[in-house]
Amino acid sequence: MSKKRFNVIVAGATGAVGNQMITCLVERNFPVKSIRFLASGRSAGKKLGYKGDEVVVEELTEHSFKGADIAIFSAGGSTSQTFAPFAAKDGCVVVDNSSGWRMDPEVPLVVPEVNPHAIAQYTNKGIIANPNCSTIQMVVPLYPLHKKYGIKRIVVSTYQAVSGTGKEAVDELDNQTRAILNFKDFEKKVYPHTIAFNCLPHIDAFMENGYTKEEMKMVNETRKIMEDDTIGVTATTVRVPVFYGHSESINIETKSNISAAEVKSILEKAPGVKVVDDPQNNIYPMALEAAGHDGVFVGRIRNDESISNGINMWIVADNIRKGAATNAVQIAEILTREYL
Ligand code: 25A
Ligand code: L14
Repeated sequence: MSKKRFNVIVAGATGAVGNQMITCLVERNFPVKSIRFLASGRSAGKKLGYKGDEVVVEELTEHSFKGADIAIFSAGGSTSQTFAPFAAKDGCVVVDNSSGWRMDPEVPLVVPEVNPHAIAQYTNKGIIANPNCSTIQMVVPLYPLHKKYGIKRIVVSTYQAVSGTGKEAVDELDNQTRAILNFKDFEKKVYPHTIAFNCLPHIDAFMENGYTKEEMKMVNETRKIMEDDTIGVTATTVRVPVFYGHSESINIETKSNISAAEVKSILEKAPGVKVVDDPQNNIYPMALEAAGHDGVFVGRIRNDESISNGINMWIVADNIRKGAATNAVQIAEILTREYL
């Protein structure tokens, strides 16, 4: 085993995902030599815990990266677009969680269970992109099925937790729920409508084609990660009043003959996947049970009886862990083990 250790930065450390990244680095025993936490100026001076120590948060600037080996970013798309190139220039490889670099053809977009080989392309720009949370949990179980049966088309509807939007959205659902149950007035700050006791068919901005950006991320990122532009993907992304854990209803149509029984046995052996599928005993994946875990949970696996080669399933994962922080730290682990 290599004893090499690395100078690590977490950028956006005070956010929902950044906090989880710190936890993941500790939980997974990442080979850290030194650690620094960066955020916007309004958080500079705050302290965050790390292995029993307190680490002072510094303001992220273009000079933050001298001497660092790896920076894991979750500070939003525009912050990453501005600052990741400064890190790369100083020889610090960026693993970026935002949407800022994902579709750049020179930047690898990686899910370790699917395309770990793509990490090698980090040398192009010094940046590796971490996919969107809804895309990650979809491709982990679909990739082994694509290899075996060839996926023609995916129809997905998501049921996404508020934590995907960040800390303020978690507070908003909490505050609105309390207010409504107590007949009090409340504010709408994060979402354009009440999220408590509601479902909003709207995640990220609307585009000219009538889809949201979140929906188009699922289309484009899936093809890039699976390295196959022929896969048809159509998505409807919905915000639901859940704190942690995204759920997805997924229908696939394959080129070759597929059956629910075979899918179950393939997924039982698939890396990163846990089959939770015993409906007779009310056992199926649920957000409340997936939250706090790193697995992608799959259940309700059944044949689509309306077409000859179709399967329906229900996929749940913790959007902050496997959907963001865990996946980014897994990428960083492969980078340190095989490339740095
Ligand atoms: O642009 P995107 O890619 O769509 O991403 C938008 C947001 O989604 C989250 C993340 O929010 C991001 O800002 N996100 C990103 N990738 C994600 C993923 N894969 C993802 N969510 C899920 N899955 P977040 O709240 O989780 O974290 C934001 C972090 O980024 C830091 N940050 C923001 N701007 C920065 C910056 N760091 C450096 N330079 C900048 N210019 C941010 O630090 C946080 O760590 P902060 O100091 O801005 O926030 C610390 C605390 O301040 C509170 N707060 C937030 N907004 C305000 C605020 N306080 C006052 N006024 C505000 N306007 C927060 O509660 C936060 O805890
Ligand atoms: O592209 O609001 O990584 O739930 C992930 C979650 C953007 C927003 C991304 C949300 C995002 C999002």
